[in-house]
Amino acid sequence: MATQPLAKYRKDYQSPTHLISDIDLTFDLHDNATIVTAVSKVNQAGDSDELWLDGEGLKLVSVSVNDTAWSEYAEEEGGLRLQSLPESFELVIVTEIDPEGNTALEGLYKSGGAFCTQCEAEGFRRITYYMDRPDVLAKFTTTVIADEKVYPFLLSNGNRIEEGKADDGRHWVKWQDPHPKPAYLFALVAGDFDVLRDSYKTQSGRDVALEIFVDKGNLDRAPHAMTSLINSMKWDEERFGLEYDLDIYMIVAVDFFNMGAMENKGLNIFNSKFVLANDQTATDTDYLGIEAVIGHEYFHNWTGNRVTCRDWFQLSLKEGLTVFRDQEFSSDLGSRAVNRINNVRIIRGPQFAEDASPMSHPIRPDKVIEMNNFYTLTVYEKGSEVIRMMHTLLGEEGFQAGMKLYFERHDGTAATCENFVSAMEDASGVDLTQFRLWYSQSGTPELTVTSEYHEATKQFSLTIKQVTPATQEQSEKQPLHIPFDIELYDSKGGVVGLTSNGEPVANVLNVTDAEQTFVFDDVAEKPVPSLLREFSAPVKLHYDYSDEELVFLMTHARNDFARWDAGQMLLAKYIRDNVTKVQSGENVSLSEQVIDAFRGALLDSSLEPAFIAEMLSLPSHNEVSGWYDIVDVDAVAKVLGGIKSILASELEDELSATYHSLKQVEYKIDHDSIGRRALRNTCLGFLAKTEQGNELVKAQYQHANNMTDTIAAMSAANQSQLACREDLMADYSDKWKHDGLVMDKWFNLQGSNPADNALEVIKESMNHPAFSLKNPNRTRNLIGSFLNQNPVNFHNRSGEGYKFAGEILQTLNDSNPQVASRLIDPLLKLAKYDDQRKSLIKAELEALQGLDNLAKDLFEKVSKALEA
Ligand code: B3K
Ligand code: ZN
Repeated sequence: MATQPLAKYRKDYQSPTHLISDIDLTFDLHDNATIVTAVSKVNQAGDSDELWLDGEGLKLVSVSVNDTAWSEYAEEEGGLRLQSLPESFELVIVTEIDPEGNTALEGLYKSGGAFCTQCEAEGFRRITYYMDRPDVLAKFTTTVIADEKVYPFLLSNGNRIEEGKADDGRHWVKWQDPHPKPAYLFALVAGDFDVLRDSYKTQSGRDVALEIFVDKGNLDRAPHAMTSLINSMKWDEERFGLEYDLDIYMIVAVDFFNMGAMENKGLNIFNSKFVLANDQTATDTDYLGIEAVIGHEYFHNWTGNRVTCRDWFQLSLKEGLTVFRDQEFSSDLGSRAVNRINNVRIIRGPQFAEDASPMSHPIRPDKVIEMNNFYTLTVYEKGSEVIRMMHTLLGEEGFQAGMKLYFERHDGTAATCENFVSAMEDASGVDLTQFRLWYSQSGTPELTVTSEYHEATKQFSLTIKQVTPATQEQSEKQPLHIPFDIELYDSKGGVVGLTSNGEPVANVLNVTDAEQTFVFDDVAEKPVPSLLREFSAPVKLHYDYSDEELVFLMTHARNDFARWDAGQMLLAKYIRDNVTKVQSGENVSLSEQVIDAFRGALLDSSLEPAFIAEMLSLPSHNEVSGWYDIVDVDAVAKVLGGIKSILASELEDELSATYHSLKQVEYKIDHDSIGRRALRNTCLGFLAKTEQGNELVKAQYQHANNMTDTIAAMSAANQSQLACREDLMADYSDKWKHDGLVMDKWFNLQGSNPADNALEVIKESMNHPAFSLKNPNRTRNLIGSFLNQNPVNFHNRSGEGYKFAGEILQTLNDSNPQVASRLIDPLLKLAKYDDQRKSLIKAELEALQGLDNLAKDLFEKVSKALEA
């Protein structure tokens, strides 16, 4: 074991000892020896004449202070300590770095033929020694020098202010960003690209040049990203009154990228997956993903860049808020109900699972070893739910007033989550004292609700108990302030007005105590309550609904989300019952009533097709696993497959009729067409389980004129193990083997292949010419899908799946720890499996722990998992 990495604690925050007002960077780009010259104007901010600069993997060439070579410094682990400094000075640091050898894809690296950067969270310290912390904001000027033929485009943040020729066929461009920013928002790109250009006139009449840079030959895949960008700019002006603040906005698509995209000021760098799309290469899901991520990064310009984070523990300040904004953007442009359903699926599935895992943490963590490990579903998605709850409590008007005050107070500075909540509170007058606990308390609250109806008094009461189970890092939990949205229905489906003591009561109840009873008057008959409408808080709800009540809500609830949720609760009851049955050797079964309820949803012409598709979708294996302390992997898989088969055979005629009626001749990507395809392909997924499945799927594959239908056919063939599967897979690979991004869909199907020999095929697929473990997208699609979406094979009792995962993780630990650290998550949940599986997983974790070069990303997770 190497030396143990140290943890940082939120409580230890100290303001910077020095401030840097300006930094002037020069990059002399070479594949293996790039020279970086950093000239900073530094001012002492306290009494110390000592300055700590972060730095990792740098070769220090020289240091000078006010034009004099400086020898008062020490190179230490993780940085450089400068001593005996004057109060204010110009610091020149020259370093040498190796972009081509940088496989971790953090700092300056090469993606394909281009140079690019990724600095968030702490990547800038791999470029030069600097105060690499988000509360040090400087004005950046950047000069990039490189060979003109190979790198005709030299880009950085802000505006291009000068350019010229250098010796040996090299050229240079100088950029200046007028907005002071932390180093994590710095970006540089050098390469040869095709450029899609457009422009945008802001609300106040300023012209902004828009440029999207893609690999040569990919121009026809860029227009959707451009449309999404323009829609984002417009939406942020209309809904939030926020306008863009530079003359140019650039997006560069690269193939090697650890995450989705990065909001660098004026120069976003994107994983090409979230830029490139045309009807032949991208699915509807890809199109919607591009819209959401382009929006997300654009919205960061205000929530993240103009107001940034004081320290990384405050990450949710910008991420939770920006996810909330991108969710609202997608909901305003498309279907609100469908967007809400998909967001809730993420919370109830993987986010609840994270809460229950050894990595559980509050949305504002208290302790971090590797910051990159905290770009989590909790910080992002639960963080967004916390913002949404404030929106629910304050209303749109109060919330917008809060946003306005937040910008008035903090624009141009680095702020905290507390600053945000205070602005919301001060602008609206709503007391958020108890609500703040959502920032510091981890875990998933469980609400157990019971009801009583008194015929004599015509009173209906709801008693709500809240308990948050202990999490690994936090045992004591307090009651939270939970906005609990309800509605009551009479037997005809009419809405019962809510009153208490003669006063009208709002639909959103304020649950604040461990146990609380709400009494409603003048309720003429025993009502059916619709609870936690819109998923008004990220909690688990327990209420003893009868099948009849759930079927009633599926058809009568006024709100689409509530109808979907009732369907999910009904399915959940039957899934649980059937798991017990399967465990005692019985067959999977469904009641007539349930089948009829889903038939009703399928045939309800008043519902939008995209929504019906959601109504018919079963919860994932992962979500169901979250319902159990110890999960029976095989029984759950059997039940989910069994329920799908029963619905398929019982509803075959209706599914078939719907499938054929929804055929579209022309491929269009408006939301209505996307919804119709979604329902049609959901029907196909069921029909694949019937006798006609193989022929139907084969025909769809052969006649598809777009990637959505192609992949739907392949995925149906894969999930239902149809005879045509191999032919379709071979045909697709033949057609797309030259294009890694398009092949990702194929790798994903191999990874999630339920066939017994899946692991063997996955190992073979690693030799496919399009595959490389160096490319995060390829790795996530083939290996990540095996770990996350192939429960039966990954958790096979032989332990072969775990062993394979262990080997891959050891390789990635050396080349790209960030990707390794994402991949390992399913292994951290070992406590959820039986003893045999548990000890097999443990052995793999221990092998990792024994490595003498274990990266701190993996160290943090492995040690927490083994502690449990
Ligand atoms: N802020 C970046 C994420 C950086 C991740 C660093 N490991 C993208 C985003 O959330 O918009
Ligand atoms: Zn973000």
